[in-house]
Amino acid sequence: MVKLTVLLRKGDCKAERDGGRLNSQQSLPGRRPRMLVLQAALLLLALPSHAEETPTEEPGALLPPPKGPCSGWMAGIPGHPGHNGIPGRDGRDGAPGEKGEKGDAGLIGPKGDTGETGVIGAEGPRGFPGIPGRKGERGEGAYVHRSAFSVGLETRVTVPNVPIRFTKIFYNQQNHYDGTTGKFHCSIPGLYYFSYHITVYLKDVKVSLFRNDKAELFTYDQYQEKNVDQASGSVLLHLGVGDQVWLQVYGNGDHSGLYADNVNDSTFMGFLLYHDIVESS
Ligand SMILES: [Ca+2]
Repeated sequence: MVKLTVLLRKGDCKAERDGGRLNSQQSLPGRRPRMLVLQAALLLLALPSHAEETPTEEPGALLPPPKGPCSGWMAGIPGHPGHNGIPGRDGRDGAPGEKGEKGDAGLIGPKGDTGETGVIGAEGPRGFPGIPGRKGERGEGAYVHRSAFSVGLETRVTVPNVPIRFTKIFYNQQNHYDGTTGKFHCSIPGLYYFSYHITVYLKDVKVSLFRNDKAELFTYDQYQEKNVDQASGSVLLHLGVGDQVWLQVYGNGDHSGLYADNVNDSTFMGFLLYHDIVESS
């Protein structure tokens, strides 16, 4: 480029000299157009080279007047701007910023698993009495649990070791006492009360109250002449259905002093005191 510039400058000087000579000599026809073309080419070439050699000068500034032998020197046309360079390297990391403000509370997490069963607590205080219950149904009539008899002698007893037959009936509505045998027959199991009151006259009295074939109670009274005595006894016995109870004279001697007439009585009685609850249910 520099070499070309030098060559062109030499030509330019020669053309200038020739032009000057031509101008003074009234130019020849056919030479002037070639001179114009050369001057234009020199202008184009001289501008860039001039820019390189004098970079500090601003565009459009007045060029210094040519010196030396190349007094007709002219600046070239400025070249095109160069291409953009490659991007530079990344900068260094900045200093850490200030600590930010506390963030909002997070969302509520899912429900946890069921815990273990706790220890059983202490027993609580006694509660208030409850309301009374309903009135119970009407119970069975007492009639089915009735059993009673009251009987007496109508004649003197003369035969020992057999049931004494009391034929004077004061009460025997349930007919649990059999006047033909002198025995009470238990139809309702339970507790029974028995008693007897004997008028003793003319002979001693020994009587036993029998339950089935066993003498349970004994009563003995000695007779004194011309005196009327009384002998008595009572007992509670638990009887089952079918049990039999009666009175009879016991012993081998003559102790059948049981007496009764219009104004004297010997009596025997019994009744159910309590029936068995099991049987009633
Ligand atoms: Ca006596």
